[in-house]
Amino acid sequence: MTKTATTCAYCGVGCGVIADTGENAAARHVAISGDKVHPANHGRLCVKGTMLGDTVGLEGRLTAPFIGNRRANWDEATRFVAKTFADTIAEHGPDSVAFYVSGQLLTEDYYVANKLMKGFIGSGNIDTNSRLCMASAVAAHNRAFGEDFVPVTYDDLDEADLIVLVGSNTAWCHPVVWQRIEKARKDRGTKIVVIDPRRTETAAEADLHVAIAHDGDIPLFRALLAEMKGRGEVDEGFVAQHCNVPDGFWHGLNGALGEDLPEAFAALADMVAAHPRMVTVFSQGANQSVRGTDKGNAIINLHLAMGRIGKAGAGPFSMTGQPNAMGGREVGGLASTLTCHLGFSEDEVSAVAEFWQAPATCSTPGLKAVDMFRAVHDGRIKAIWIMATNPAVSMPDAGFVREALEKCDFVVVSDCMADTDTARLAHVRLPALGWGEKDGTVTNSERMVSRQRAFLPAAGEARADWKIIADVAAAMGFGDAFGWQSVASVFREYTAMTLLSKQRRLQLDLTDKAQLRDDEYDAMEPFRWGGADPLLETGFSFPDRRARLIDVAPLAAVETDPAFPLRLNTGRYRDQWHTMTRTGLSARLVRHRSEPLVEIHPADAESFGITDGGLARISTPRGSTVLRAKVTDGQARGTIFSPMHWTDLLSSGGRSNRLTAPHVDPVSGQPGFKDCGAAIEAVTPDWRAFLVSATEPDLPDCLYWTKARQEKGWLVELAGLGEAPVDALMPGGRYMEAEDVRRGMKRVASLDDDGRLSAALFVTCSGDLPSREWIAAQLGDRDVTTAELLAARPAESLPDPGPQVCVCFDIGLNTILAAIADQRLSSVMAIGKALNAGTNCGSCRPQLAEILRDTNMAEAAE
Ligand SMILES: Nc1nc2c(c(=O)[nH]1)N[C@H]1C(S)=C(S)[C@@H](COP(=O)(O)OP(=O)(O)OC[C@H]3O[C@@H](n4cnc5c(=O)[nH]c(N)nc54)[C@H](O)[C@@H]3O)O[C@H]1N2
Ligand SMILES: Nc1nc2c(c(=O)[nH]1)N[C@H]1C(S)=C(S)[C@@H](COP(=O)(O)OP(=O)(O)OC[C@H]3O[C@@H](n4cnc5c(=O)[nH]c(N)nc54)[C@H](O)[C@@H]3O)O[C@H]1N2
Ligand code: SF4
Ligand SMILES: [Mo]
Repeated sequence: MTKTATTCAYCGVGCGVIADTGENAAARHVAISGDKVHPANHGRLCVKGTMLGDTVGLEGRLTAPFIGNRRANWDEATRFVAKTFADTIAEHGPDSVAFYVSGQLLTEDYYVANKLMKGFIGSGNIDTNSRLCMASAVAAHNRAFGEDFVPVTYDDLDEADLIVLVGSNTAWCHPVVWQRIEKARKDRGTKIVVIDPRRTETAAEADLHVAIAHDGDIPLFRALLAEMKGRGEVDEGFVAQHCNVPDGFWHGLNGALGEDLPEAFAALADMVAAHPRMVTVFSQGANQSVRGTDKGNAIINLHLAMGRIGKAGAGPFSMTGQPNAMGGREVGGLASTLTCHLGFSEDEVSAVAEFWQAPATCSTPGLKAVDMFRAVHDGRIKAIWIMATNPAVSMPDAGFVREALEKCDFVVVSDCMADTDTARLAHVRLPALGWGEKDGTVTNSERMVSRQRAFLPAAGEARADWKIIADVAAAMGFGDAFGWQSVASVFREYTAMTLLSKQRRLQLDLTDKAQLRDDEYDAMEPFRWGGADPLLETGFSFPDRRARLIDVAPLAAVETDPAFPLRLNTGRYRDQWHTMTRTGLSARLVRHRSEPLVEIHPADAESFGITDGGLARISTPRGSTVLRAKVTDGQARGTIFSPMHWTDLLSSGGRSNRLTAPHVDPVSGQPGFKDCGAAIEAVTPDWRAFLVSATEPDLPDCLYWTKARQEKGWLVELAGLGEAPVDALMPGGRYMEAEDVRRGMKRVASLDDDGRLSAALFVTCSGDLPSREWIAAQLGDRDVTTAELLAARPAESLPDPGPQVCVCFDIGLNTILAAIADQRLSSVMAIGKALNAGTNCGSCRPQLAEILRDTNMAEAAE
């Protein structure tokens, strides 16, 4: 058996993957395909999933425990961590320690971490990066339903007539869900609305794009509800039977839109009124706001009031980001829940203490992520263990978080990679199994629990996260409660514990899995807890079984500081995952966007003197950085956007969380990553350059650099002030040089002892730089002439395929444009037939559609 059915390492769609290692798993050459029988994706995969095989090598892995820079053995590292935590607790109490964990842990890992902190250490101080991601949706569910329950499944998307996407760039971030939505549109004419300040590729494909201002969701959904009430579209019977309505609720909704969107609003209202089968999908544009919880409730209010919930094709759908955000929410990884959807009432705490046989069980919530790092900074928390997350990059105002970790007495990091921005601040690094090595379960956006299975040997001495934590717990003296011999036994204990939620008439109930044998667990098929649409059968989770409409206050005016006149928005690129520790390893994934860009509207660009491809300095009250500008009318006036992905390992200043503010939603504690005041100014470097290098180069300090992996080495983009540091950038070896002093152009190539190209540097003060692709592909090649090297193109020139569009078949923009013109192609399908582009994973299909639209426009203009 060389094929293993598992689930994708990345997003919360939770696609089933077939990994084929061939006969020799140790060689780690893995062929990846979609699992045709997995209910989440029916065989589809996006480009990140398709390229998973590129990321399972051993390069960069942490393969042994380290104490400082000294390699340690497991026994020593485990005892050291246990003793330091125990001593800290003995001296300063249980709240002087904390765990900061992640939606990329498996459910079993999460369960063990939560049990140790909340049950045995006796502190609520375990929080997760889901605080940055899902906390507002969780709070909105709790307020409306009495439980963190997602009342929608993917099947509802297949059966909806109207899908409204709120603050979700679905085509990039949940691409397989997007493909299902596209299919529903094709099969049944489903209408798609996108509510997003930016015209994303998702918005460009929609029937209606409502380009609201930041946080305009609140006035929009209030107005929509008032409008539906006015039109008599509210389902009064449903409300009377199933909902509690606060006094004055309808009166308070004055219906004022507070937006300059009358046309889009009228169109939206007509669509909503006409389509009872309506799903509203929301993600970070809703959650990552200082009004995130209210946004969730404004959406849920509309569904409850119109009776569009608990029925086929209808409901409010918070889509999860990470592969196991949902599993973490179940077991209680958030500081604000105890475990198994239970809170901190006396009854709940004593039931948990009894189940765990843990008299120390904490009775109050712990600190939420932003407050947790504040407590680290001011010394209240003295020891912190960070697992499967990179907060030195991903927390808002990450400079403060770095300072906190630098000051902290004891920082433990469990990661599969040796070098991350956070690992650099650790006293102890513990090697965790990575995707393909680890074994357990994950829960996706639609409550589908799937097995993630191992098919590769461990990297060096790496261990499962649950095992690492359980061993530390045992070394702290809690061996009896942490003595599992297998991951299946952890799963049995967790599922048995959901008896506590079941007894309290919550939806979370996995007790029928508590008796599985090990072999049954291994073979377990995906299943969904809570059934398909249980709400109308069992009622909501409050004791009176009724849902709650929630008063959502209107939007207060934002105070703007004239020194920071623009609004900075941050988010994701299609082919990168978070802090790039894994997707950054794939040369193929790097090509879609190889640098972090700041996107700006043409009118703003003009008024600030910023040019497309030029550099710009962005400043906020928290920090400043230099990025390359992309001028696009997809960006609204007065706003700029930059990606969250780049780290200090990969760029001089790409980290967007140097800039963001740590302001949070008052209910959920989730940071408002999508909006802070910012200033921008053009920066003119004295020189610009690029370097291709067979080995990873060390870079001198300069104004701007970014590194991107290539098939045969690295590509570095650089710019600076003063003299270009040519010597510092070039490795030793034999040189070839050419210089054009008048234009300040210098080209240097370096060859190794065998005459192979090891690096080439192209510097200019005023001219253009040649294209990078050809020269980067010659690294390690010896049959290249001096003239070719210095010109960065082959003597006999081939047509330039242009920037890559289709990653799977490596097809460039120029090739596509030529085929459209020559063969008169007029649909994405026709492009696929002619060139194969877009026919494998489909991630580039929205881009192909945009290219077609652009060419039609060009034709019309002729
Ligand atoms: N390619 C890729 N896919 C991913 C991830 C990844 O790193 N890369 N990460 C995964 C994770 S953990 C998550 S949480 C999801 C996130 O998935 P998404 O939420 O789709 O991604 P984002 O790009 O963070 O934000 C979505 C959109 O919110 C918009 N927005 C900003 N402010 C507002 C506002 O006030 N109102 C509205 N309505 N919209 C606004 C932004 O312009 C942006 O286009 O993606 C998951 N999938
Ligand atoms: N400005 C801005 N910031 C944001 C966001 C935004 O939209 N804008 N989005 C926020 C959101 S929604 C999220 S979810 C976060 C994500 O932010 P992070 O969680 O910090 O990002 P990742 O790069 O996914 O970090 C995961 C780390 O765990 C490691 N890892 C992977 N698998 C395992 C494993 O099995 N075990 C262990 N121990 N380690 C493992 C990886 O190598 C990596 O170092 O970022 C948040 N930050
Ligand atoms: S949509 Fe893509 S990234 Fe998300 S689970 Fe599926 S294959 Fe993985
Ligand atoms: Mo997320």
